Amino acid sequence: MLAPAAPSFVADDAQAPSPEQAELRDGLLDDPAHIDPKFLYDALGSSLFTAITQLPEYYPTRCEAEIFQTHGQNIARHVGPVQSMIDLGAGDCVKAERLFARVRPKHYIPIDISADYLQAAVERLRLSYPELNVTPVGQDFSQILALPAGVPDAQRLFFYPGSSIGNLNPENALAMLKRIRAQCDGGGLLVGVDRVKPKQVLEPAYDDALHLTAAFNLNLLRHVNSVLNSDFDVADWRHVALFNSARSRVEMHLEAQRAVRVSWPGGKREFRIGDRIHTENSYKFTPQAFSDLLQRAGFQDIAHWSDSRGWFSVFSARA
Ligand code: AVJ
Repeated sequence: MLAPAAPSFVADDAQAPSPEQAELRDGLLDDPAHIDPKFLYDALGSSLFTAITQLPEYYPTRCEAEIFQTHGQNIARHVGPVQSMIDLGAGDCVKAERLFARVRPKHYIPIDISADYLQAAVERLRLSYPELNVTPVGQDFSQILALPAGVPDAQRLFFYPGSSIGNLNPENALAMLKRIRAQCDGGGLLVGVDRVKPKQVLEPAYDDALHLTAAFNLNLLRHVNSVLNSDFDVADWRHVALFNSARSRVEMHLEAQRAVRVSWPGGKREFRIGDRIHTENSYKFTPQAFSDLLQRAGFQDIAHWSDSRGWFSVFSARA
C-alpha cells in the first residue's frame, strides 16, 4: 500500500523551483535580463498573436499565404508524397489546413506550447477532417526529442511556417534544423523565412499603430507572474522594438519606465529607469544565407519561392 502523502509543512518558497521557474529566474538575474519568447504564448498571448497577423503592418503571414496561393502546386510537387505532417508551432492550425488539399497527409501532428489553444483548434479539425489522424502535442517543440508513438516513420514532412525559426540565434537554428533532419526519415522540411528588408518596413511590423504587439509583449509579464509567482506591474514597462541590422534581427524588449523592484519567492531584481528585458529576436535572412544554413544542416534538393515583393520566402528541402 502507498504511504499517505506527507502533510506539506514546507512553505511555498522553500520548494525546489520547477525547470520553467529556474529558467525565468536565471534570465531575470542575467545582465541584461532576458525572458525566452516562448513565454509570450499563454492563451491570451496566442490570441494576441493571431490578431497581430491581421494587422496591416504585420506582412509575414499575408506574404506566406500569397506564396502558398501562387506557388502551391509547385511546392507540393517538390515536397512529394507525405504520410505524416508535423506542424512545429501549429497555433490555430490554419496554415497547415490550407495545405491539406495539396499535400494530403494521413497523419497530422500539431505541436504547440499553448496546449489549450491547440486543443480547441484540434477539435475543429477533427470535425472537418474525419479521415485524418490528428495527434496533438501540447509542448514546446524545441524540447521535443521524440515524436509520439504511432507516427509512421516514412515520408514525414516537417512544417515550420511563419518564420518562427527566426526566434533562434544562428547556432540554435542550425542545431534545430539538424534535429529536424535526423527525424525526417527520408522526408523533408517546408519552412517559412522572413527576409532582410529596410527597417522602415520591419520596425512597424513589430510596433504597430494599434499597439497590439505592445500588448503581446507586455502580456508576457502577466504570464511570467503566473509561472514564477513574481509581482511585475505591467504599467511599469513599455514595449520597444528595433531592427538590429548588424545582427540581422528585429529585437523586442520591455523597458522600465521608472525604477522598479520585482520580487518572486526566493529572489528579487531591481531595475533602473531605462533598463531593458530582452524578450524576443526575430532573425531576417537573405535567400542565400538561409540556403547555406539548410545545407550546413545536411539538407539537399533545396528550392524556394517568394511573394511578389520579395519580402518572405518558403523553402522546401529534402533530408
Ligand atoms: C511567431 C516568431 C514568427 O517573429 O514575427 C510577432 C512573433 N513577435 N510580433 C515573429 C512576433 C512580434 C513572430 N513569430
